[in-house]
Amino acid sequence: MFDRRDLLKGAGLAALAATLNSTRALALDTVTLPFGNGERPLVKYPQKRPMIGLTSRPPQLETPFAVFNDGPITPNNAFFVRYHLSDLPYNLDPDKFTLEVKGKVDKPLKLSLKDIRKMKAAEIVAVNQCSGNSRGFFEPRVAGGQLANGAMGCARWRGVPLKTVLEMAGVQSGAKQVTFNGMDGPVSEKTPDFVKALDLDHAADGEVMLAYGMNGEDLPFLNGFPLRLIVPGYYGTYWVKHLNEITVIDNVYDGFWMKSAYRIPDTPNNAVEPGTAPKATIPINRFTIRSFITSVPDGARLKAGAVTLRGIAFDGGKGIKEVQVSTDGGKTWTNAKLGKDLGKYAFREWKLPVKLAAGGP
Ligand SMILES: Nc1nc2c(c(=O)[nH]1)N[C@H]1C(S)=C(S)[C@@H](COP(=O)(O)O)O[C@H]1N2
Ligand SMILES: [Mo]
Repeated sequence: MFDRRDLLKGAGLAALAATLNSTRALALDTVTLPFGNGERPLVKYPQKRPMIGLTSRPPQLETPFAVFNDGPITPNNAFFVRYHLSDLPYNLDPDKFTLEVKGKVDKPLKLSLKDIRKMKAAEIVAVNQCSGNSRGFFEPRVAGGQLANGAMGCARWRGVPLKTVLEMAGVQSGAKQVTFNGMDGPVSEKTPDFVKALDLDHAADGEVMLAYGMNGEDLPFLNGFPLRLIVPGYYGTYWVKHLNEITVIDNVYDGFWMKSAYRIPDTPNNAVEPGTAPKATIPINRFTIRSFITSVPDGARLKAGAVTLRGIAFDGGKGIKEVQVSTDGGKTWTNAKLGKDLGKYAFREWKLPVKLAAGGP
C-alpha cells in the first residue's frame, strides 16, 4: 500500500491512518478457528500480509498458523498485532521522535532516534507472545480476545540494551522499578493509559532492549515503530510499543495494567481449578514452556504410515534442550531432531519421522 520510505517521510502514516480508520474495505475472506464462534475476517493492513482479524479499533491481528511451519523466524509482515487503546500515534514524525528518561535519575535524558541508533547496537532473537495466546481454546471460556495459537512470533531484534541508557541517566539509590509508556492512548479519559513496569534489576539486566530493528528492517508501524521494549522470555504485555517515556521510580508501580490487569494466580504452576478465581495474584511474568506441531493443521486427517512431523518449542529463557514426541497417546516417547539453536529465547524447530498406525487420534 505504501513503502517504507514513504512511511519514514511521514506521508505513509497519513495513508496508514486513513486505511486503519476505514476498516470495512479490508476484509478479504473469512477463516474459521477451531473453536466455537471461531469465524474471523482475513484482513489486509499496511505492511502486513493477510492476517486473521480480531478487532479493528484498535487493530488486532493474529498470525495464520501455517506461517510457523515456514521457519523459526516470523516474517515482519506476518507478525501478530495486539493493542489495548485505539488512539494510535499515526502522525508521529520519526525525525522529531524523542525518548524521555526521567524520574529517579541524576541526569534526565531526551534521546532522538538518531542518538539511539548511534549507540552500540545489540541483537537478540526472541519470542514475543501475548498472554492471551490460545485463549479461544479455554474451557470454560474466559474473558478477553478469543485467540487461536497465532498471537506469538519470533524475530531478531536490534537496538540498544536498556541498561546502557539507564547508566547514561544515572539511576539514583533507592530506585525500585522502571515504568514504560508508549505514544498510544485511550479514546476516553476514564480509560487508564497503557503503562507497564519492571523491577530495576530486571530492567538493567543487559538483555532488556530498546529495539528499533526487527529482522533486518525498521519495526513495522503496528509492531511499535519507531521504538519498542524487548523483554526476552517475558509475555508481550511488557514489550511496550511506540515507547517514548521511561520513568525510574522508588516504589512499586500500581497503575491499572500492572495492579489489576495481566495478573496470574499466586499458586503452584500459577494454576487454579477451571472456572474458579484465585485468592491472590501476581503480575504475569515469564513464558510457560510450550511446544506445537506446525506441519499438520488442527483437526487434519493423515494417511496411516510414514510421515515427518515438524514443529516449534520455546520457553521463558532456559532454552529447549529436548523435544519428545508420542504417537500412541503418551505410552512411548521418541526424541525429535532439533533445528538450529538461535538462542535461549528463540523458537526451536524440531522434526521427527514417525509411522502412524491405521485408525485413531
Ligand atoms: N504501546 C503499547 N504497547 C504494547 C501494547 C499496547 O497496547 N500499547 N500491548 C502489549 C501487548 S499485551 C502485547 S501481547 C504486545 C504485542 O506486540 P505486537 O503487537 O508487536 O505483536 O505489545 C505490547 N505492547
Ligand atoms: Mo498481550
